[in-house]
Amino acid sequence: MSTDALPVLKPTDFASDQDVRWCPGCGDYAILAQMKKVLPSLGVPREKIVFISGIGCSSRFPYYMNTYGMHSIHGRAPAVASGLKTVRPDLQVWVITGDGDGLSIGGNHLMHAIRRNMDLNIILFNNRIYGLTKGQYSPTSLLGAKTKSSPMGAIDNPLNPLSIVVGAEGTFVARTIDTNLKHMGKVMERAAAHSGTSFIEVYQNCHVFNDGAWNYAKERDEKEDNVLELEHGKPMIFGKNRDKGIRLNGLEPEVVELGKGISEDDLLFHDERATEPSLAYLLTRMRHQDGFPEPIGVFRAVESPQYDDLINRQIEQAIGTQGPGDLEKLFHSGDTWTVS
Ligand SMILES: Cc1ncc(C[n+]2csc(CCOP(=O)(O)OP(=O)(O)O)c2C)c(N)n1
Ligand code: SF4
Repeated sequence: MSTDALPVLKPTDFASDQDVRWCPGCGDYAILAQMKKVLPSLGVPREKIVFISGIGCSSRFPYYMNTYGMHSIHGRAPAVASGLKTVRPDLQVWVITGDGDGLSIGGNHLMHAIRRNMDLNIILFNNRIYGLTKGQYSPTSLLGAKTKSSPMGAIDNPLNPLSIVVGAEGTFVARTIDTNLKHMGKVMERAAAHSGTSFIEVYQNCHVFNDGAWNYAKERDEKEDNVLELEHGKPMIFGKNRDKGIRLNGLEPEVVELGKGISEDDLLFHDERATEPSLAYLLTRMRHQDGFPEPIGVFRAVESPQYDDLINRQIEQAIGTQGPGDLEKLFHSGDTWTVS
């Protein structure tokens, strides 16, 4: 057995030799920088890490990482990643996608990857626009959004990525913001440590085609009133003066003011480990309207069987009972036809 210790890696060890081609000031830079900062602490060798993306500005990510990677097919990164993780369970596989790549053309693939709960880490860069193709509205663009492809205002009801993920039984569901670096790093670490599919939505600014989409969650004088930082086991308190909270009224959440007969004990307490996904779903439904804050942090973190484990166990079992397979024999087994 080798007693050689693994070399201690630095963030710069994860930087590739490629020039970064994002617009100066794009939120993608912060996500890239944070990823390079987090990876050394995970202790996984670079040659065991793979980034797989679809198509979009966000999907250029694998070029900039000094790991294995693949800039794959539009919307199909979850399928490529699923294949890889099945045959190489020893690899740490990250999927990088955007709101267009992951929720338009790739919506179907994303949903099935999540329900299978393979050990993948998916990051969706949500800028509420198609950046690469220069500003068409995306599935997360707001109603009324005026873009190149919706000059009179979008009339499609926007999708809520995390509601879809919880609906597909996602076992690790989280949200963070491109300007909140410390928070983003912690969420990435938690996602990497999770066994099963982890899904992170990052509020990412495309300052060229949709500037300021998330300002309400970022600006110094607004964010505390508009963002609720989730902490497991803690009451849901927010606001500049930490004097507002979320209480359940029947099945409906409501914003209440602390004091005036309402104490912390009356509030909803966060339980990311609840096996029943209703609480997580309710949190994903909170939007920046009617005085509600939008939650960030880990919405849900539960254990569930993983497809990659189960399929490899089935393969071992089949080999155990029937011996190793023969592809040639399989192709020529059963009914065959001669086309003349
Ligand atoms: C099959 C196919 N359809 C459409 C396109 C055009 N296209 C390229 S990227 C993209 C959307 C990217 O949006 P998003 O995933 O939000 O990424 P961003 O550029 O905003 O990071 C589209 C529609 C394509 N390249 N291939
Ligand atoms: S177009 Fe938008 S998302 Fe794409 S690199 Fe530029 S700022 Fe970033």
